Amino acid sequence: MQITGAELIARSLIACGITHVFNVPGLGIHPLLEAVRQHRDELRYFTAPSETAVTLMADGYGRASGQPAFVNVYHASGTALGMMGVTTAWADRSPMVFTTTTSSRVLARRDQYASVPGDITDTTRQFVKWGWEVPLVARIPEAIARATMIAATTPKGPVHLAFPMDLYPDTIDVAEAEALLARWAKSIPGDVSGTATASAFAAAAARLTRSQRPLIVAGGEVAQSGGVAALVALAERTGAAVFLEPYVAYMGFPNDHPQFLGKFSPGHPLVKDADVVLLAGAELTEGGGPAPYEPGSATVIAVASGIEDVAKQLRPDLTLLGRPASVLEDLLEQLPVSAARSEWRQRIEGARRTYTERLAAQVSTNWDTRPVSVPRLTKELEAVFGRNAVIVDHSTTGTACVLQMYDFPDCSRYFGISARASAQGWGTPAAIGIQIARPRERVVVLAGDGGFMFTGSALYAAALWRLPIVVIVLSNGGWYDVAYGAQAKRGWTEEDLRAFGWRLDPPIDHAQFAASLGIASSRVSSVEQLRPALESARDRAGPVMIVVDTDPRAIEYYLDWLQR
Ligand SMILES: Cc1ncc(C[n+]2csc(CCOP(=O)(O)OP(=O)(O)O)c2C)c(N)n1
Ligand SMILES: [Mg+2]
Repeated sequence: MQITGAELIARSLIACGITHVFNVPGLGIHPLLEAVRQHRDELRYFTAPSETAVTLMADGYGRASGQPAFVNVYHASGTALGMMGVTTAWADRSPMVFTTTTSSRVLARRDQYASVPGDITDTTRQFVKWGWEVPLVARIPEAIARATMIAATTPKGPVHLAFPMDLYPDTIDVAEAEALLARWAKSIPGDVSGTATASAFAAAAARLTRSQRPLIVAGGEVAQSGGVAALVALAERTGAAVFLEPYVAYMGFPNDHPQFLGKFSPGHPLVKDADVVLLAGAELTEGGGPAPYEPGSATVIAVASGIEDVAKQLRPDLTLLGRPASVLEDLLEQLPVSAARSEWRQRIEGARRTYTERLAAQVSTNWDTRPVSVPRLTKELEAVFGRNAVIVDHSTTGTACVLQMYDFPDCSRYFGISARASAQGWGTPAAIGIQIARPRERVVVLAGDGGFMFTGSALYAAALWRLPIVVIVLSNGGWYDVAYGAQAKRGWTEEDLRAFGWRLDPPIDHAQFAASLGIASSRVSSVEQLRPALESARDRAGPVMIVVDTDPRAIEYYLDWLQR
């Protein structure tokens, strides 16, 4: 059976605890109002002589009840008239889910009846906490859930959604709609506090204490806010399995800890079996990896600095907002000193053994290859620089190795770039900035041969300011990350890749380039040359570049890591 987009909007509103609808009808809006009429026991409908009036009424309703009402207005002109209510709600922090019925998707960007030349949500941008023109019926429950939560969270205020009018009669399978509602519209947000309250702490602590199979996803915000020690203590006190968020900019948990099990992945057996999942400042970036995480019956507790970050990928059962380090410290105080979870502990120990053995096997089977394997490079780098260097990782297909095979007991010594940022060229200039910020430490950056070229001229700044940075270029001769998709999924040959310029041919002599800037440089083409080159870089005072001919098969561990 199918239901309409309009019906799904009505069901989403009800599921999110919205009870009042304010509207002025017009072109294309009737299907929405029919859905509201069908649910008249749960949704009370009000109109008024203009959009200015209905929006100001919704503002008053929001002030007095503390709850957002759902306002829907007519295209460009109704939005213009409604702006008075939106700007007022913004100024006085009144919660409101303001929505516009806008041009249908099939006629978008053409002049038409009640025309809107672009995204109508652009018009309110300065006055709303969040805005989104919803592109698909399947995104409706999520849009309304997020809009409601953001509007209702202190500091409260208006949000702006737009629904293209052909979304209302469009349809979706009822089973899919129900699953989306269950995923997004879990609870009535009511009055979400902008900072974690005592009762929210108590609820989270009670749930963690009762848990038999707790799991933590450590995010970069933990490290950024100085909360790693608190998270380690919390993990040890609860006996939780710990994973890092899928793409790491800041390391939220030491990767050599006995409870650490690698990258968060929905398919990991411990993730599947966990009964409580604590998302500690973590972002579950989607795309490029496995299917999105479905928590099933597990309770999800989110610790986040802002409501906009919560519920991007899923709707938590409990949310503790605030500076993650402080929230974790306070949560820790409410947890009993030890919890006996021997069965879970044994499973974590087993999973940790599997994890470390797999990494060790990758290192040993690739120990003597020519060109140098990225696992070997990582281990040699660790042997020479160990805990004394700050590692900046933009090794792209080498990331899986650097992140897992180099031990970081001190998380502040790792910097990476998240998939959310995904910006080739970040590594070298960012590492120069990190070196400027931490002048007494040695910064070592790993950059791909392709990525280095995006911003390679930045290297001159290291020469100019005589910074002690070590730049390691992983010279595998191409853009392997982008090439694998074309090869694996579309059957592109080496010839195709060359024809498209995705192999660096003619080859680039990065070492000569560095030398041309006055930077000491060398090239390593075999494992024998690697250790001496790293040691001599370590012993130099100024900037150094080492170009290492690396084995392109790093892509294999990378893909395995992405998909796992
Ligand atoms: C600014 C920007 N443009 C394009 C991309 C897409 N992209 C991702 S990886 C990559 C190639 C990276 O090549 P290299 O640094 O040699 O790493 P390798 O894949 O060989 O490990 C490109 C072009 C991107 N991430 N950022
Ligand atoms: Mg490359």
